[in-house]
Amino acid sequence: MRLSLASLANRPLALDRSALNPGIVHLGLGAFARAHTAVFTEKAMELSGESGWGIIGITQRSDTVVQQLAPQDGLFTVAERGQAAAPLHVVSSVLEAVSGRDNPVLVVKRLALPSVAVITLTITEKGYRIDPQTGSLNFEDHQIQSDLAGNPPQTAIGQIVRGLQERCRLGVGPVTVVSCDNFPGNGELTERLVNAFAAALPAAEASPLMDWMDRNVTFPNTMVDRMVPATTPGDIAAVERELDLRDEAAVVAEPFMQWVIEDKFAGPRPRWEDAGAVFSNDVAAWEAAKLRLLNASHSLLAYLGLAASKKTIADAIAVESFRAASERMMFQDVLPTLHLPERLDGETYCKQVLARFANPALGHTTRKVASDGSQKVGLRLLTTVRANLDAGRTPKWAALAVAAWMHHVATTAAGELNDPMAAELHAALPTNRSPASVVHALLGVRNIFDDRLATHAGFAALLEHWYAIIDEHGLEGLGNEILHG
Ligand code: CS2
Repeated sequence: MRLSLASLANRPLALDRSALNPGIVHLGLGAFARAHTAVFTEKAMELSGESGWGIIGITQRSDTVVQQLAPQDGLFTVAERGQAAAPLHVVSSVLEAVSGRDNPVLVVKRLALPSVAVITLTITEKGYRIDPQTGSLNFEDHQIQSDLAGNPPQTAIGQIVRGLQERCRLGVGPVTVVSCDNFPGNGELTERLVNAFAAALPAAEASPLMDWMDRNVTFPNTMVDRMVPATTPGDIAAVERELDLRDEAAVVAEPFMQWVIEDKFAGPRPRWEDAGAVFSNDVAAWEAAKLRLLNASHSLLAYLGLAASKKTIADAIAVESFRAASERMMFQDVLPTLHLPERLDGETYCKQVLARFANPALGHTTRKVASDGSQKVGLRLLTTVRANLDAGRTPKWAALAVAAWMHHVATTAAGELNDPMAAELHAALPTNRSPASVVHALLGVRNIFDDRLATHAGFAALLEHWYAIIDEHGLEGLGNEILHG
């Protein structure tokens, strides 16, 4: 039998569903949002007694999650995996799931509901449609062009702006747009993209809207953290055995979760602090630390792991030399060039991150973390490369990570490479696959490497060195070079 309000009948939920009202529209209702944002929001409502923060979740590219959640009245299970894992928990904060692809008009309507005061986003890096050259909105993107032309919006930025326009037209109250994706300054970035879209509308639409936005919309920065692998059929079966109900929308997650939010809200907000979120004015430093320490070493382990046929991040970090490479990247390349937030102890943080990676129960695949590398390498690794070059240091370990990514790109068939730039990356690859030619070809991809990095002889030499070892010396040779080279 399928999980639903009726089938759960006599088992208690954290929230009284009949009393809940929608207060949040969430764009990008993937596994991460269900295991993070929806959990924080449920707990905040449970502990504060507020009932006005029910979530309307919007899916982006497919309607799979809608098909999973709609027959379940929005209910889904979080199965924590690892030491100190909590028992299975059915989350009750999602009231409705809407397919953004199939129902764009309904999305705009929901965004303009008077009870909605917060729009949260987990749409991943590629969902923002950034022009890598300008850092602003990519006006070459066909869906952005279509959204701007007034068709029912398909992109998240288009949906937000059309929703804000509708709120402005109806005279509905202020709203806060909360990006929860892994970008430094994710709020400022979202604001820039939303403003760029609005400014590109015909003048008669743009000026009243921008005027209204100035007074009614804010974009706080945030840092989100929880490792959430893709749910497998085995996970669904395990949940079914324990719950005695089939949950097609179940998510698996590590016990750890964190949310740091800038307190810059245009209107009311949930009491997320009751659920353990931290409100801070130093979010940029938190986000930089998380991206350059955690996410960067996650990527390093994913690409090294794939080169050594390791299926999960836990398998990869079990290789002594791979663990050493992650540690050395964090301690030698990142920490000396990073401004840490006041309340964060760098060494403790790194140790905790390594322990989280080693969680054997999580099953976080190297393939998943390796996906969309073109969108991640710049934010996670090249920041550290540049900071080291600026300080006259050698970014030895960050270069290993970039070389391992290059190796992954060059040794994965174009059709298999899970990356929005797969075609462009493969078009750039030379027929001669020697380390030097692959490194130089990929360094020439200007949407990833700027002029300085592309022409920096020392950086290219480091990349070639590591690439050759990964490509030619096998796991043992690589291990030796990492540990003793
Ligand atoms: C991972 C992140 O897939 C990835 O790129 O590095 O999703 C990571 O698990 C989260 O950011 C952890 O908070």
